[in-house]
Order: sequence, then structure tokens, then C-alpha cells
Amino acid sequence: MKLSNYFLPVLKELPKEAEIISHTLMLRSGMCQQASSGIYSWLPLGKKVLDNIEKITKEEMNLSGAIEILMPTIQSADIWKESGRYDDYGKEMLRITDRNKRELLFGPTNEELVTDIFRTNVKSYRELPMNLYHTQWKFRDELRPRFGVMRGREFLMKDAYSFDLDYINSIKSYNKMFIAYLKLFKKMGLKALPMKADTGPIGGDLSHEFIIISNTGESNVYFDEKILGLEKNIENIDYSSDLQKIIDKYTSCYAATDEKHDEKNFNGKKDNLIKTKGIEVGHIFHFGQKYSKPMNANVTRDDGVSVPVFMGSYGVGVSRLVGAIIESSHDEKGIIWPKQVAPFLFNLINLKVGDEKCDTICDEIYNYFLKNNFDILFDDKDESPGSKLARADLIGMPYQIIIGPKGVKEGVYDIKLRDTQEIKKLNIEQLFNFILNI
Ligand code: P5A
Repeated sequence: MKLSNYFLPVLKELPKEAEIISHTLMLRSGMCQQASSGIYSWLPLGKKVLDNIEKITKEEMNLSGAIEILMPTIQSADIWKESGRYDDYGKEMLRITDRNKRELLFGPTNEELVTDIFRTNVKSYRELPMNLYHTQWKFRDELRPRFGVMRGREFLMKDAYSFDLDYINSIKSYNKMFIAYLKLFKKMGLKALPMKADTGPIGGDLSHEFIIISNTGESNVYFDEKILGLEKNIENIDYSSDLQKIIDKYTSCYAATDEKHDEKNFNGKKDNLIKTKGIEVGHIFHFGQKYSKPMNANVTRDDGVSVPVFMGSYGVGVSRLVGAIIESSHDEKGIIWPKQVAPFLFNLINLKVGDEKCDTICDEIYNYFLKNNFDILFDDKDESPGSKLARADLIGMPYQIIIGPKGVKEGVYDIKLRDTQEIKKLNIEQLFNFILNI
């Protein structure tokens, strides 16, 4: 993609409305724009990151055996009245009446709707276990939308819902999602720690939040530092192995959010208890028959008896993650994208547009990328080298290929690694090899 043909509305000034660095950097690098309080339009760079996060989440859901569906954003109030949550949800729920005076709502979550889909279609224990998921926009009329996409009113969530015949099997499904979450956050280049959490309006007897440690996080968290060293090779864990053993390692290590924290339950060395702040990027729940009972989502057992299914639900904050990743990966110059979610891996920068030799070599490199199907952002704008380099650091692609008259003369080109600032000097052949080996 040539920058001259792209839409990257970078801001020169510091946006006044931003309170935290990720919000500032998202606005400055032209990733998103506020449409109204807590509601954002996603501009091309932001949309690419959102898609990358969604893709990683989907891939792991599919590997875990979950099946993708797509439910609508608008739901009927009737099913929420059946579950009993219509009144409980209060002012956070955006309620709508259509032209026929039917009560609708913009879904804040989908337990009721997925239970309705399940009960209409599944009648026998033979079809279990089942896990249905989708990635869809939610609306919660938050009292204090803030920090940009981190606490929005409209936000993108991946939500999965498990269905099992009994308690024991539903815990197995919960465990599977527990592992899937550890894996998918790692695939995004993040360390998310599972912590005992409050179940809030979703309900149930068991829940874990997945927390990224960050000073700007809204949650106070407490954990035994041992948890940081657990399961270093989580990506190698097979879903068919004994997951309970791994879960036990985590749950026996103290880690709790504010609501669940009780110093009496921490029996490690006092110095090992870390008190800090974090960002909740995922939350998993086990709530058994809370929805299936009132909504009559029953299956027949092998002895012919009909029983309400056991359920859990599992959420990843896809749009929140865009901000959360920036919170945990930036410096004073701008964003440092982890490779796994970067909008482009490479940023090719022509420092002297109009110089015949610089233009020729840049075209050669750019065409090489196109030929090999690599995504690259090519800064071909006729601007000062200083502002081009500052913009490259701000938007934060992992590799900058910097082409200027001096390098062209010597036949060596600079590749700058955004995270360490290291500069490699490579000739054209070495450069092409470097690209192919990433
Ligand atoms: C789990 C899936 C649920 O809604 N029902 C379906 C369950 N859980 S949750 O904890 O309420 O939300 C799941 C994740 O969504 C993100 N999130 C938000 N992101 C941005 N702005 C918000 N206002 C917001 N609220 C929740 C969080 O990452 C949360 O873990």
C-alpha cells in the first residue's frame, strides 16, 4: 500500500480528550475517531489491527472445537424477560421500540439469544458437548465511557457459549476455554493472567478474568508472583490432554481481582504478593442452569429424562485489546506493534522522493513485496525526512526499511527494528533474504 493512496489521518497536536497513552496514540496515528461518546469509527490502520485480533481469536476458538455463528446486534426483549434479566440489567441496556411497538434492545451480551437458538435446534444429549461463538458489536450504556476504545459504549466482543449435559462435563468445557484464552492472548504477544473474579450481571458460581498488567488498568489486582512463571509453553498444550492438571496449577496460585481479594486466603510468602493494576481483556463464566432452566433449554438424557443443559460463557474484548496492546507496547515516540497484530509488518520509507536512485530502489523493494504477497506500507510522500521518520515511529510497524541517498550510493540499506531501535545495514540481497525469513 502506497501512503499517497492510503487514508492515514495522522494528528500533529496532542488530542485534548485523551487521558491515557493508548487513546492518545490511537487518535494521533489515525486509527479511530470518536463518533459520539464511547462510540468510535475505525479508520484503516485501526481496522487492520481489529481484524488481526479477531482472526487470532477465531483461529483459537476453531482449534478448541468451538463453532462460529453470527447473531444479530438487535434482540427481542421477550427472551430477556424469560431469563429474568430484562429488569435486572437496568440503565446499561439500550432499549428500543420498533414501529409496531415491539420491545427490542441492542445486545449487551448474548446468553439469552444463544440459549434460544440452542433450545430450538438441539434436543438430545448425543449432540453435546457444543460450543457456539461469534464476534459481534455490543452496546452497554456505560455510566462513564472513557479511555477511548478501552471502555466504550459500543465495543466488539468475541463471545462463546458452551452447552453440556451435566456439571462435570461443563467444567471440562470451562477448562478448555481457560486454556484457549491463555493460548490466544499469547498468540497476540500478550501475557494475560487468569484471576478469580466476580460474576456480576452474567451470574454463576465461577469466573476468571484475564488481566494484562498495566498502570493505567481500571482493575486492582493481587497475585502471587509465581503465576508469572507458569506454563511457559502453553502453545504446545493439546486440547485432548489432561487440562485439569494445568488449570489446578493456575487456580492453586493466588490471583484475584479487587472484589474477590481476601488477604487471608493468600498463604504464600508476604513479599511474593504483588498488588498492581490491570486491564481485563477477557472473562469466562460458569453458570450451570441459570439460563437453561427458566428458558427451558432441555436435552434428553440416555435414560429418556429431559434436563436443562449446563452452560458457560466466554468473552474476549476484541476492540478493548487494541488499546490494551498499545498500553503494554509503546515508547515516547509512539506505538510498538507486536508482529502478530501489526497493521503492516513493514514500513518502507523513501527519504528523498524525486531522487531517481532512491525512487528506483524503493520501487524495486516495493514490487518485491507485492510479488511475494507481503503486506507493506510504502511512505512515498514528498515530505521532510524528519517528519517521515517521526511518523514511522508513531504508527509503529515492527520493521522500517529506510532508503536515503547515502545508503543508495553505498548499496546498503537500513532496516530499523521498532522495538529495540537496532539498525541493520543490509545489501539488497541480504534485505530480500531478511524479509523472506521473517
Ligand atoms: C462472556 C461472553 C460477558 O459479557 N457474556 C458473553 C459474558 N462478559 S464481560 O466480562 O461482561 O465482557 C467480556 C469482555 O468484553 C470486554 N468489555 C468491554 N470492552 C470495551 N468496552 C466495554 N465497555 C466493555 N465491557 C466489556 C472486556 O474485555 C470483557 O472481559
